[in-house]
Amino acid sequence: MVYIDRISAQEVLDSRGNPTVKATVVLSDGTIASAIVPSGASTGKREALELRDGGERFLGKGVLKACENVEVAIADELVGLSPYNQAQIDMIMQELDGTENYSKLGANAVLGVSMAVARAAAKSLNLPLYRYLGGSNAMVLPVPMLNIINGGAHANNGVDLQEYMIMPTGFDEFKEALRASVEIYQTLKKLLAQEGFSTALGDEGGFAPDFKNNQEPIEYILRAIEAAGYRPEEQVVLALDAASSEFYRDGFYHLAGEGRQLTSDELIQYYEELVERYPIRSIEDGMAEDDWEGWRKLTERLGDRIQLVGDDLFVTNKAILAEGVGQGVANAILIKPNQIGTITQTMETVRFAQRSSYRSIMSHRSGESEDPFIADFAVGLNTGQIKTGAPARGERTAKYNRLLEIERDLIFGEYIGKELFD
Ligand code: 2PG
Ligand code: MG
Repeated sequence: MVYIDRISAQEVLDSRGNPTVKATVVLSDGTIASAIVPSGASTGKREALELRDGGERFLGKGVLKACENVEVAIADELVGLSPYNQAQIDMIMQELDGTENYSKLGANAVLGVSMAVARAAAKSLNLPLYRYLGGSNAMVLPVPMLNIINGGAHANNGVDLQEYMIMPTGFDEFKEALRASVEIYQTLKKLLAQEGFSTALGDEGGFAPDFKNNQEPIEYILRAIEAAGYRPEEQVVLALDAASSEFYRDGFYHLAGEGRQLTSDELIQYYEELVERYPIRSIEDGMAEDDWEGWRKLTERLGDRIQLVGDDLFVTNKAILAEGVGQGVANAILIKPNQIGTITQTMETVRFAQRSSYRSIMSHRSGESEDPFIADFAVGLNTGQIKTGAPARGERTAKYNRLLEIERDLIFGEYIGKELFD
């Protein structure tokens, strides 16, 4: 019987240059596997806790305590157990922590181990990770949401909405969809440079020029799609992540870049106009995590026309999603494993979303690493969509490159872009 022989953790760096946890699991058959935990900037209030050391090292952001929790408390419980029972491993860590949000051990400690155990198990069985996670039903290559203009908390510009994304829906293969996206991205770069804008990149690899309002990025993206030889709407649609919790204060939405403050109703009206004017098919965190009344209205107004994604709103938490389903709030959920803490809990949330006819979108964090785990996870769970930044910067391309590999390996893989928003 193969068992977990050793578990260790090391402090490494994420894509923003902040420390994060890299966990390593060694099995009794000699298999070694590691995983690196990502980290968000625009975090939801109800996310699982990311344990940071405080003090002076790394300006307080060190993760040595989380690493110690892996090597002592967690390793003590898991060494000797089978790596093939992910649910048991994750449940033991959940019980050992004993809090709702992993505030004792740190979700960064727990998720690192959860991911590394899954990867070690897959490796020791000689299975690709997506196959181990999803079994023989893992078949769907996700439609990517590529964030090509960054604003909000991810960039230093006057754009209030956080992410302007393209979704290459009108293609038959993932690699063709990705190629089109890259051509659009590079064309956009040229266009911006020609008009004197900065082409410096934001945290997720998108451009972050100083636009004068929140619509200008959309206009530029549409021009880039056409200049690259593609048809907006038919082949490439748009998605936004407003991340509106970041600019919601005292009951108002403060669009600082435009010098306006809007009520929930006015913001909904604003989105409605955008959706009428542009080929936008998905809006994430359109309303703030505390504005459930606004969310209900937004869903009523736009829910049968476009995808409305809860990120800060649901924080990958099945119980909160259940409240949302009950109240008719949103129609899709963003899936970030580090918002909830373990692979098993992430899977539970995705299954519940699927049973409730809510779509799920596997997602990176703005602070990422070279670990492509979520690419395999998206295929394993057939989420059908993945959000993992621009097609630039190694921590983002690691995921796209892994999806290219998976597509090549999967004989019966399906890219479902054309049916996604039918
Ligand atoms: C988001 C994410 C990822 P962060 O808001 O969806 O794009 O950002 O990781 O900063 O929460
Ligand atoms: Mg978001």
